[in-house]
Amino acid sequence: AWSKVTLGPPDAILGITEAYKADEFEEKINLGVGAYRDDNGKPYVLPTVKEAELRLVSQLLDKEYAGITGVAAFTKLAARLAYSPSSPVLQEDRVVVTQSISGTGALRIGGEFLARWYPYNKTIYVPTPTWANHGAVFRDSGLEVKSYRYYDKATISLDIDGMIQDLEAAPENSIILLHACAHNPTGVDPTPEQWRQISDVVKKRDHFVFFDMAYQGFASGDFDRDAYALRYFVEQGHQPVLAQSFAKNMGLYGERVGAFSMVVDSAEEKKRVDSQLKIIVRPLYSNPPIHGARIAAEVLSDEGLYKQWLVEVKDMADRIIKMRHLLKQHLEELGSTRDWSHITSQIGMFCYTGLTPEQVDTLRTEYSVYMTRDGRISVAGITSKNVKRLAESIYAVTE
Ligand code: PLP
Ligand code: TYF
Repeated sequence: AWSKVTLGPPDAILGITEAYKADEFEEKINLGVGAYRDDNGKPYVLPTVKEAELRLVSQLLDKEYAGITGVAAFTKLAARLAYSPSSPVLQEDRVVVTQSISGTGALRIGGEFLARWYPYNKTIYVPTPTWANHGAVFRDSGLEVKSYRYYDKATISLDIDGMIQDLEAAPENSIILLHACAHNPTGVDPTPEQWRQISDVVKKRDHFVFFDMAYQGFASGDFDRDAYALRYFVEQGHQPVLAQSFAKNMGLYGERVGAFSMVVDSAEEKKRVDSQLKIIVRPLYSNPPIHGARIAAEVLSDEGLYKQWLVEVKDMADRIIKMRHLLKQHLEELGSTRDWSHITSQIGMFCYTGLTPEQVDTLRTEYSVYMTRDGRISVAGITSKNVKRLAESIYAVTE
């Protein structure tokens, strides 16, 4: 029956893990997928998450279905983490929240809702470059996907003028996707002053903002600082929608814990919007998995666990920063004549190295160093043990 089915390409990011696994060289290095690793290169389960999980398991809770919008204790706390507990929109009961299948699922629910109900131009503008999955998620939701300038290769920084021009030129009432913090793949975020410019042009053109926040806590190690853009936009009177992921900041990757939320006009509007989100979710997966959401709710609600969690996230962010400094230092010590300052100025999980696709290929075939072809490295894959060999490999292909 499937003779007409064509062979599709592998996922640009997840495909790298497959190639890495097949490599038999002992000192191979995987800097492809953005998943945190400890300094031994091992996946890391946060101690607070372990503790929360043990508490849950010992309670032998039942396995009844959650409601369509998920574990209520979780969604309430997720919204507080993003918007802040004192946010007026939360106090006025103007935030609709539903649990989602991690960040990807939240993006998809948002895409579906906008495709059905957004009354204007159903085109979403995403930055160039952006997370490899954004285009597919929004196209499959029924939105048209276009792009705005974001990153300037020449200066290795934000192309703020190009970005503002493109947002200005987009038809009024367009949908604009913004990475809330720790832009993937570039590691380049707007400054507060640049966020002000972006907010102004969005307002002037009556655009609508979709925030993707997959790395709250990971950019600066501080959850409030990383929520700055979202909170600033809300303060400025925008009514954004938001995709939240707990994959990175709680290390809950495979548990698929996330939330989709929308700031609306009133508690009455919230009821109508909520009813339509349920209508979207029901035929997709009926209701979300409960285990990961219960873990997250336990960490977020227990004062002791919550405080410790903030420290653990800061520690992860700090280890990444330390690896950035070590990589840069080793490259300089090797005598590299290139300017590597972007390694330490970029933030979050990724470094956009500026390596060419050809150099990336050579690193893979001759040095068993794996990264995406755009030259992005997941800094979390660097350890005290492999950083020197990594620097030597990069030095060898760039000099
Ligand atoms: N958005 C961005 C920018 C990401 O980097 C990711 C990947 O982690 C996601 C969304 C969604 O990831 P997940 O579905 O694992 O939460
Ligand atoms: O960009 C990354 O590496 C992470 C993880 O289809 C990821 O966002 C990558 C690809 C994918 C899902 C998650």
